[in-house]
Parts: sequence; C-alpha cells; structure tokens
Amino acid sequence: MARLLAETADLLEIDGGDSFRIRSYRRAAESVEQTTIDMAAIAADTAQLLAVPGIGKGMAAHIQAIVSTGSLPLRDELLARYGAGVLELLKLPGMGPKTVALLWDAARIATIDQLEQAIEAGRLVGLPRMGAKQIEKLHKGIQDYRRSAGRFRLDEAEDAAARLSAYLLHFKGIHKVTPAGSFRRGRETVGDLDLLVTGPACAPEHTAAAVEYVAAYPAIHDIIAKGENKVAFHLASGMQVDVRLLPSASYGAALQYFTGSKAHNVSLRQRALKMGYTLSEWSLARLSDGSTVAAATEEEIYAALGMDCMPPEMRENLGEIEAAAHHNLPQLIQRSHIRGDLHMHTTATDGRNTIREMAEAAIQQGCQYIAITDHSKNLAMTNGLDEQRALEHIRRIREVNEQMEGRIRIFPGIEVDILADGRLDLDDEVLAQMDIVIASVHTRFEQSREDMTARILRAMENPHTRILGHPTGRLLLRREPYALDMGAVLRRAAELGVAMEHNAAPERLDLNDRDLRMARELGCPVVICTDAHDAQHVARFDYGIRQLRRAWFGPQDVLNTLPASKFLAALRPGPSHHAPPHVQPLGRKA
Ligand code: DGT
Ligand code: CA
Ligand code: CA
Ligand code: ZN
Repeated sequence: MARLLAETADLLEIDGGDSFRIRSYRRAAESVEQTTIDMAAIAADTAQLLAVPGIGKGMAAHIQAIVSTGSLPLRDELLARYGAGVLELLKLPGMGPKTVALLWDAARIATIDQLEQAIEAGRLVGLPRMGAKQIEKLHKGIQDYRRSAGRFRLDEAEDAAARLSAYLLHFKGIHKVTPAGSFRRGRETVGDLDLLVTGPACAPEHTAAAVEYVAAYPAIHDIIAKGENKVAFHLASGMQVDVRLLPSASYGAALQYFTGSKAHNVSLRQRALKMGYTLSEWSLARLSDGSTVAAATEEEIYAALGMDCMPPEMRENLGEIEAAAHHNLPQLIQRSHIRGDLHMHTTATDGRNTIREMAEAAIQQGCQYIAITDHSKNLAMTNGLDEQRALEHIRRIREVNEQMEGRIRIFPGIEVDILADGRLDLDDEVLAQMDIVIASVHTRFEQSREDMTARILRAMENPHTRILGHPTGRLLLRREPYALDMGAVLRRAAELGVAMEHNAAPERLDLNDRDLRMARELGCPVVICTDAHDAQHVARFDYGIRQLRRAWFGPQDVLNTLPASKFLAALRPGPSHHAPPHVQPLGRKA
C-alpha cells in the first residue's frame, strides 16, 4: 500500500502535478509505512481510516480502492501514459522525479535502456542541468544498478523468510522450515531465498497437498516452477524463492547441500570421494554398494567425513574444511558477547527517539553501555550540531546518564563529519569533551582514490578521532564504496589505535568480510555498532555479527565485547587534555 502511494506521488511529480496533491500522497505513503495499525483490516471503516495521521477523505477512498482491487486508479492511469520503465529509472542513484520529467520532456526517455542509449549516443549533451559530470554519473549509476539488480539485502530476505515460514507452518503436516543458501550463510545480499520444509506432509509421493498449499501463498507474484517436491516463485518485490519439501530422513543432507556455498560443496565432495563415499542432496553414501552412511543431520554427515560441523557463515571454501578436519575451528563471536553500542542518533539530529528512549532500548538488548553520537553541523540536512549545541547535548547526555542510576552507562559522543580536506567539522576543544568521537565521511564521495585516502588519513591523525565510522560509505545495492586505499588506512589505524567500525545497519555492513580479515591481520582494533536512528534499530546487531563471523572473528577480536571501563581503556587514549601540558608528571621534574 505504501509503495503504491509513493509511486503515485512520484508519477504525479513526473507528470508535473500539483505540489499539494503530490505531498498528500507522500504523506499518506509515509504514514501507512510507519503505522502499526492493520490498514487492510480497518479499510472498510472510513472513520477509522480518517483517524490515521496523514489520511484525508480523498486518500481514504484511494486506500479502500487499493484494498478492494489491489491497485490505485490514478497510478494505473499515469503508468499507462509513461510506462512502468519510469519507476525503474527512479531506482538509479541520484535520479528523482524532476530528472525523469526532464528526460521525458526533452528526449522521450522512459526506460533505463533508452537512457543508456541516449547517453552513449551523446544525446543528453546540452540538456538543462546535464553537465558532462552529471551525465557520467548517470552512466556509472546504470552500471552499478545492473550489477546489483536482482539481489536483495539480508533484512529484506529475513523479512520475506519470516512471513513465508509463518504461513508454511500453518499447514498441518509441515513441522519445520529452515532457510538455506546464501541467506543461511549470512551473506550481505542474497540472490534468491532457499527454504527447506519438512514434516509428514513432505514424505515422498505424498507431497501433492503441501505443494498446492505452498503455491497458494497469497504474496506470490508468479510461479516459476512447480514439481513433486519443489515450488519456485517470485514475490511482488521481484525476489525469487525456492521452496523444497523433504523427508526428514534426508533433511541433513539437503540442508548441507542447499546451504552451500557451491565452492564449499565441491571441496567437500572431493573429500568424500577420497574416503570412498559419494555426497548428494539425499545422503552421504558408500561408493561400493550405495548404502547410506549419514543423511538425517549435518553433524552426522560432517562427522562421517572426519570433520567438526562448522557454522554456515564459514562455508565459503576459505580454509574451513581443513580447520574442521583438524578439529581446530575457531570460536566465533555471538550476539551475546556484545556489551555496548557506540553509534546512536537521537532527535537532536536525524534520530527518531530521545537519549532516554535509546538507553532503554539498549538495556532491552542487553547493552551495559552506549554512546550517543549525533551528527555535526556539516550535515545540515540532519540538523547537525554546531559547537554550542554539541556542548549542550553532552550536558543532557550526562544528565540522562545520572538518571539511569547505573542501569546503563551513557558515553557522550559525536559522529563528526570528515570535511573534504580531512579536517574534522568541530573544534578540538569541543571534541575533547567527548568520550567517543566517531569520524565519518558523508559528503564528496566522488573524490579520487588519492584524495579520499589522504582525507581519511588526515582525519585519523586528529588525536580526538577514536573510531572511523562506516569506513567505505557504501549503501548496499545503491551506492558503491568510495575509492580508497583500505590497506593504507588500516595500517595507519593500527599504529594510531583508531578503531574501525563494522556498521551493522543492514544497508551498510562495512567493513565487509575481506576488509575485516585484513583489519585483524594488521592488528587494527574493530568495534561493531548499530548506527541506530530509531530505538528499534538497536536490535540490528545480528546482521553485523554474521559478517564478523564470516570473517572468522572471535569475541577477543572486537573491542565492545569488553565491559565499559576496560572498553574505554582499550580505545585510543585521549589526547593530552587529560594531562594538561603545564602539569608535569610526578617524578619527572629535574
Ligand atoms: P545466491 O542465491 O546467489 O545468493 O547464492 P546461493 O549460495 O544461495 O546459491 P543458489 O541459490 O543458487 O543455491 C543454493 C545452494 O545450493 C548453493 O549455495 C549450493 C547448492 N547448489 C546449487 N547449485 C549447485 C551446483 O550446481 N553444485 C553444487 N555443488 N551445489 C549447488
Ligand atoms: Ca539462494
Ligand atoms: Ca536458489
Ligand atoms: Zn554516519
């Protein structure tokens, strides 16, 4: 419902519609997206609809149309005029309705393909607001979009898996639903969702009813394939889902096989062959007579191959097979090891909740300490803090810290912008008041590799910088990382003791697994943070924990597994303000 409303607003804007009308659709879309009310359930009752903020009389009628017909007449009308391709154009980085309108008016461009051809034929040159730089940006945006098209973020896959599992478990003979594939391995994005289903209704030759039940899932957009024990389909989001029904006797073999990765499986099968076995999605069996060695659980299969069963996050054929065979798999970090969150925003800038609310949410999530780190003034669109407001803010943080009476410790902090030349956005005297200074890049992503590397190195040289925030600036499937010599940054960070953030927000998840491994090898400290802009975001540690596990991190490799006082001591020591220069250390005076 929210998507249809927001798309209608976009289409109206492309159409040059009345700005008041456009805003009313946008407001309704946001409201529908945010509300906890079941809009479909109350749709028949106009009075209840009107009680939802942002919903007026006209909008109530549109919502009723969506619920009864699944579509919105104005949106259909506009789509008939411009084609569905304009909605895809809007997914390109930096592309808004105004630019789409310009492209349509000036060159009748209404799809990504047409835009690409127009760029390559030089037909955009000379259009208003289309400098050479802008055109090149669009071209690169198309390439980035194509590369990521068809993949989905971990949180999107998780959401789809949870809904579908709940539906499947309603069926009488379905007892267990387990996600496999890249989702189970915790990869930052997934191509499709693989779900394994078992129970009496999945016994061979008796699957027909269960298959029909799967295929009747209301959220299915179209069915790709339907077989005896498999249904593949698309959801409205475009996400592909492969559901497989399996007898419990071979569940472990199937789970092992469909978890992958492909490279891990290839390696494992070679090992099986050397031992005189054959490994398939049905079983581990003897080559000699085909008799089953193990099939019901993954543990039995790995044990029969002389191995420990490793966590799915490790199964990428990056040394885990040897480690499991030598029985020296590392202990991986878990959610329960994390004791604090160091990156949080509040209503002072672009967060949705107060300091107090964030602290309560963190307590719920088992945190013993947090840092409140709002934005600095350079990020004007977030209402970033200037020096004076930053000082007022940390006074309030200290007050709330007192009020918490030891239930949690709240460190005053800031996420200070790294300016284009590498200076920090706030005065050193102000930064000196903060326990946690996260320095982050939020602007000028297009700098050259040399400039960006120099910029970040300079920011780390500031003695107040304790953490480098979301170190690559990527937004998964939307914005590529900026060009950066990560090795140089990590080496210098290790020398200075500046910690790298692993940002657990599911749209970021940087550093990625490869960079995390490099950080550990170089001895660079690492913290994991949620970058919460909402009290609910504090629960998002899990996405990041899975990336740390993919990089084989143990609890000892992450600083915020330490209790509060040890954590502060392990961070880069603050600069000399702790011991002003005019005070001579004891016993040193001549
Ligand atoms: P994705 O969906 O692209 O994010 O990545 P996966 O790993 O989920 O790949 P997918 O969905 O094609 O297949 C799921 C698992 O099934 C995969 O991790 C390993 C197994 N698998 C699929 N095809 C093959 C194959 O041809 N050979 C082997 N050994 N395993 C396969
Ligand atoms: Ca998959
Ligand atoms: Ca698949
Ligand atoms: Zn940030």
